[in-house]
Amino acid sequence: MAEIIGDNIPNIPWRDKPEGYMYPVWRYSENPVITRDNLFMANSIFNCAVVPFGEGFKGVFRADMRSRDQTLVTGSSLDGIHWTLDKKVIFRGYDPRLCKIDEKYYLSWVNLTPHGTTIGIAYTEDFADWTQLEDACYPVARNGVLFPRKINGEYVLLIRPCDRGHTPYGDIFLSHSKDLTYWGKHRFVMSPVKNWEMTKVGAGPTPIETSEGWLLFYHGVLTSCNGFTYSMGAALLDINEPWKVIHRADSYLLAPHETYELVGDVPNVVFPCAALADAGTGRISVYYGAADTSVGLAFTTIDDVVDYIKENDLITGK
Ligand code: BMA
Repeated sequence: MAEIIGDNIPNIPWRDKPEGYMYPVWRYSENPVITRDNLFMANSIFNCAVVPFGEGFKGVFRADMRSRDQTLVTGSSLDGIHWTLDKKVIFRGYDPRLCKIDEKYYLSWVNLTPHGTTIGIAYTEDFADWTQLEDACYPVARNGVLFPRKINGEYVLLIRPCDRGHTPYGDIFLSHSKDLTYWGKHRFVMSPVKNWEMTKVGAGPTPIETSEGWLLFYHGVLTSCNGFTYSMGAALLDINEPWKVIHRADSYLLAPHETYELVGDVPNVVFPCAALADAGTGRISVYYGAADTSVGLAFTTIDDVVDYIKENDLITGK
C-alpha cells in the first residue's frame, strides 16, 4: 500500500470510482466545474492552481479575457467544486501552479516578457497581497513547478525550456536554489519517449510526496495530422534526488475523450496544473484545463496511480 506523505484534507472534492470502471483516473460527472460564466468578460478559464486554505480552498486561474489578454485571477471555494472568482488581475501570464512551503503560498506561472515567456515566482499569505520575486530564469521557458518543500535544504523547481512559439520539442529539467532568487545545479529529468507524448512533456501539478517517491503528474503532447493532443501521464521521482525517475507509466492516465476536452478554443487538450491529496484516505483530485476553455476535475487514489505506473512501467520495462 502506497501512502501520501502530507496533510489530511478530509473535505477534498471526491466521488467514488464508478462501478466496474477499469482505469486509474475517473472524471467528475458534472464537468466542467468552471467555465467562462464564472467571470464577467472572460473568454475562457482553464489551467488553474488550487490549495487548501482555511475551511475550504483557494485557487489561481488562467482567465483569458474577451480582449484575449492572458490574466491570472484568484478564486475561493468551500467544496473545491463551486468557485467564486475575483475579477482583480494579480499577474499577467498563464499556467499557474501553487504550493505551500512553511507558512507561505508560492505561485509559479508563465510570465510574459518582451523576449518570450519565463517563470514568474510570487508568494502570498492571504491571497490578497502578493510579493513578486525575481523570475527564475531568462526566456524562454514554461511549466515551472516548485516542489512543496525544500529538498536537502534547497528549493527545487521543475522547468521546461522551450521556444517562443508552439514549441515542437520539450524535456523536463530541474534547478535548485537556496533563496528562490539564484538558481543552479540544473539537472535533466525526462524526455518524451512513447507515442502519446512523442513531441514534448511538461510538469503538471505540484509533485505529491508519497512513500513511493514524488508523484509527478505531467502533460505529454502527441502530434497528429490534426495538430497537438495533450494528455496526462505520471511518474515517480526519487525523494532525495528528484531528477531520478524511478517509475514512469508508458501510457497516459487521462486523455481528451469527452466533448468539453475535444472541442473548445484549442481542441484535444487535457492540461493538469493542480492536485489535492488527502494523506488520511489516499484520495487525489486533479484539476485540469479542458480544450483551453474550461476546468475539469478528475479523481484517483495513490494506490490506483502507483499500481498503474508499476504495471505499465517504462523504466523497469514491466
Ligand atoms: C501550452 C500552454 C497551455 C495550453 C497548452 C495547449 O503551450 O499555452 O496554457 O493549455 O499549450 O494549448
